[in-house]
Amino acid sequence: MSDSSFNFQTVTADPAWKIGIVKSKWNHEIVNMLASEVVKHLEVSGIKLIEICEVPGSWELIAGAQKLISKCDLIIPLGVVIRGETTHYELISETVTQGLMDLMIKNDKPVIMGLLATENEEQALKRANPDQLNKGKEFAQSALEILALRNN
Ligand code: RBF
Repeated sequence: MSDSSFNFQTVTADPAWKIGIVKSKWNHEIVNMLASEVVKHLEVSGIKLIEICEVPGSWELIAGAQKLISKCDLIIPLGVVIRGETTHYELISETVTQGLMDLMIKNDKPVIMGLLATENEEQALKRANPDQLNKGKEFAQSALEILALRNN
């Protein structure tokens, strides 16, 4: 099942493409579900060069992405921000999204929006679960499609 409102192109990956994955340790069970699906779908599509870096929380996704971006063609940052009792949720989700976009523009390299921002854990699990919305697979497909477009 997927809620995506479009079909991804089938892309033949160039084995020279190098993809950096930045994983947040906060909500690690959900982030790991996303990461395994990302890696699985990249590998099935022929990607061989994957570099993974772990960071403490979603706030540090930008620092992790900055470390990898010069040696990678594309970055997939993976984090899960769940609304709590304070305004931390809004602060993190908005500033990290903005920071990742700035990084993408400054480096002229694609950065996938792999940050889930949800009201509760159940919503995040539904999005990460490969038998439900499987956003990890979608992140991998988006990565391949945008790399194919840029290399066309
Ligand atoms: N990091 C996440 O990846 N997801 C969260 O839901 C999350 N919630 C946080 C809530 C609070 C109150 C704090 C202080 C931190 C939270 N973090 C979360 C960690 C944050 O991204 C970062 O790692 C730390 O603030 C250290 O810079």
